Amino acid sequence: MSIHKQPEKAGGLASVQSTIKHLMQSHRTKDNIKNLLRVNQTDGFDCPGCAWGDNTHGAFQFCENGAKAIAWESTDKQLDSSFFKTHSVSQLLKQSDYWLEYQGRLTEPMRYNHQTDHYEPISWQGAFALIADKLKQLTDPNQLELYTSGRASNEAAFLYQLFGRLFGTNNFPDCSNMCHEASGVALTQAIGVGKGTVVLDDFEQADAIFVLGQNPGTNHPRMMNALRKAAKQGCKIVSFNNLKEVALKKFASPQSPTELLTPMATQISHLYLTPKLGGDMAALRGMAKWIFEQRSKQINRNFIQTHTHYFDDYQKVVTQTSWQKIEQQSGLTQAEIAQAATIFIESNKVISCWAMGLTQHKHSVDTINEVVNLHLLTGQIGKAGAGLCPVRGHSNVQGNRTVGINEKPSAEFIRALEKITLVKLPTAPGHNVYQALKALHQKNSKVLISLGGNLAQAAADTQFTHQAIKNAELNVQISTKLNRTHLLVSQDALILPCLGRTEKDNKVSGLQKITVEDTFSMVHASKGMTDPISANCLSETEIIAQIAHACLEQNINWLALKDDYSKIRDLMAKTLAGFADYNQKIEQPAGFHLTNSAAQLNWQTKTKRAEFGFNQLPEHILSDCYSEQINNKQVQFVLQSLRSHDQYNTTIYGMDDRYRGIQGERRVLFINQQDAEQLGLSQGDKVDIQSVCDQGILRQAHNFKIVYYDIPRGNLAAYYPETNPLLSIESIGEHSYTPTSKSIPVSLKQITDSLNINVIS
Ligand SMILES: Nc1nc2c(c(=O)[nH]1)N[C@H]1C(S)=C(S)[C@@H](COP(=O)(O)OP(=O)(O)OC[C@H]3O[C@@H](n4cnc5c(=O)[nH]c(N)nc54)[C@H](O)[C@@H]3O)O[C@H]1N2
Ligand SMILES: Nc1nc2c(c(=O)[nH]1)N[C@H]1C(S)=C(S)[C@@H](COP(=O)(O)OP(=O)(O)OC[C@H]3O[C@@H](n4cnc5c(=O)[nH]c(N)nc54)[C@H](O)[C@@H]3O)O[C@H]1N2
Ligand SMILES: [Mo]
Repeated sequence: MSIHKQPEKAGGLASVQSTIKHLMQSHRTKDNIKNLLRVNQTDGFDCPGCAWGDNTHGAFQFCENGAKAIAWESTDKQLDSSFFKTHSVSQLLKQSDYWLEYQGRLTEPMRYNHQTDHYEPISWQGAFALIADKLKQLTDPNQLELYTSGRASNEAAFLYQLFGRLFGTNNFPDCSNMCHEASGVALTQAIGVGKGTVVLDDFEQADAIFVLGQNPGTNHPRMMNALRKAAKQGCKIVSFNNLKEVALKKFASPQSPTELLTPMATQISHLYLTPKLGGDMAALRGMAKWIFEQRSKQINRNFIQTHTHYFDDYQKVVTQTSWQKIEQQSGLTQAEIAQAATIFIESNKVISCWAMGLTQHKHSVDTINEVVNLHLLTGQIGKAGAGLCPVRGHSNVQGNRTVGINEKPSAEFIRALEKITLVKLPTAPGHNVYQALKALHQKNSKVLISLGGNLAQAAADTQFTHQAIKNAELNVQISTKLNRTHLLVSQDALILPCLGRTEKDNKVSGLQKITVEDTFSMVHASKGMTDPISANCLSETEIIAQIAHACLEQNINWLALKDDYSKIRDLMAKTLAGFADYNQKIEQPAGFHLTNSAAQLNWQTKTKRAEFGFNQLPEHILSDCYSEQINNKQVQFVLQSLRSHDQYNTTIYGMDDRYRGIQGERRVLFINQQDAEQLGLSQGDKVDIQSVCDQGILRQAHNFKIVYYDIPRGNLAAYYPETNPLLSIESIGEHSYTPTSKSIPVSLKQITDSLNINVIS
């Protein structure tokens, strides 16, 4: 019997009601209604919600979670020095992530005083001088770690990497390392470019759209409009998801009066398959095997011959993979896989989309390679209505990479930067998130600067990560809201409050715009509309320019750049491929498209052809750091950590997950009823989750409530960041270094009253 009720459909009136609630809670309802009307409009600002693109050319698009992101940023609650005077850091550490961010917008630069354990006010110039002083003391520039979260603008990110490289390091760990890194690695290897090959218009032409390991109803709600429209036109949507996500079953557009006001909704998925966690590579391999066995005549031999390499090796490995292994690892039957393969081979134009369900596993690079393989086998790339679509997360994470946030810069990019700086820049690879945390933990790195984000709660292995951040001799956080990363301090730390995307950025040269790139490689301008929360907040771009000005011998006029962002764009035009005439191009209403070589059948790979991958299925889907436990059969369940409907990564907006029928709580564990019963667990019982021990460390997350769910046996799901303590720092994807957040080996321990102690957040 179920104690929670899932809705029949996603979207609809409930979505409008939820939006109104969040707008009211911002205490700036009027401003935010105005904000909503300007989001993604010409002369408006880019939605900080997600990286999905827009082609509505001026029409208003309603998006519940975009509205939540805006309302959360644009609140009238302020957090200034009086707050920090009242609360010591040790006291703040006891509060939940939700409480910390809920206190409001940061409005004053603050410095940590380790003697009093309080943050105290500091002037902006004092803060910049402090950073300069500390950086001068470093004995090696690689003792500096420069983290970026993907909300920063192209201008801020470009200056940030320029500053770092002039200082002498390529240490640019960024949120991508925990997110779509595997997509970049796999696509670069296979098709010569690490980005998706489709644009939004392609969705209107596709005959089939595969949505793999992605929950767009919550995380990319504007994508639902594209899927709904496609479904209505007869496009076959095939979902591969470990869970039955309601939006992928039925979606009611809040923009359609009938679907808004009646129980009507559009059926989204034509076929919905629920593979086991990490089972997608096997399922995709199975589709190829079925095509080779049953429909070999429909394989696109012409495309293969003209455009690809390694076909024979691929065919061999597909043939050698047994159906038994495919069924066992995917958890799907041959008949189910055949249904998906039939749709793939019978459609003239196919798009495949994917997100974290594919990228956060040990063998994610190989899995994404397997998606590409199917597209190469059938020539489903480089034509209208077909191609590959890794759906990015943060609204400008793709732009950040394009403008140089990359720990492994290309020689060509470094040469271009050297032309404008006239300085020799470092070429040796720097640190990604995994390497940065290890270096901080070992005290080899000494300073952490973060351009946004919340590394403490975003990264795996909470205990290890917290210690690593705490080890920094100086922890500098450029942020809008208070979070746990600000509180992991020992010696010195700074909180530098910045403007958000929604706010006006006024400089001596006038109101500034910034630029961003969406998941379809469309680059466009964004201009804030509301008055800044405080005159004492600076833009991210200015903060970075001022840090660089204070720290570096001058051969770049940083202060001129901070006063007029078009001058930064001029530098970008000189150094980045496809950015010529940047200032002019962003004046076009919808911006401009950065061309994608693979979409033009131009393969920038080693062989100058699109390359089939020919990897074996993994022996086991779990990271090799658990091999001993796997051999000893200690793995009871595989857990995925995912997002609720009321959160934005580590930012918790509320305690509900409406589409999964959860209200007022986050410490829930989704489990198959038969698995629960076999363990003697009933709905509502409490358990501790233990990950299998690696490196002699027992990792636990306490006090989760059992919720029966439609989930494959042996698999579990619970929210992140609460589950991050369970994931070993060593459990990372092959070639991607991404934490395997969707495959954590765990066992459960029922809590009886006497054991119900030690609840940590
Ligand atoms: N409102 C909101 N919007 C967001 C975010 C947010 O937190 N809140 N975060 C942003 C960011 S940075 C990102 S990266 C994206 C994330 O967007 P998503 O990738 O959609 O996010 P997750 O919640 O991690 O969901 C993963 C989905 O994959 C499924 N899944 C997990 N493992 C597997 C598997 O092995 N196989 C298959 N087939 N399915 C699997 C899960 O059931 C779930 O539906 O969203 C962005 N947009
Ligand atoms: N277990 C598990 N872990 C995961 C994931 C998972 O699925 N499971 N997902 C991973 C993914 S996909 C990602 S992308 C990472 C996310 O990692 P991050 O990007 O580091 O985390 P966020 O939660 O997005 O960062 C929130 C903070 O950013 C700041 N902020 C918000 N807006 C702005 C702004 O405009 N400017 C500045 N300067 N600061 C701002 C606020 O202070 C806020 O507290 O987490 C990863 N971690
Ligand atoms: Mo992400």
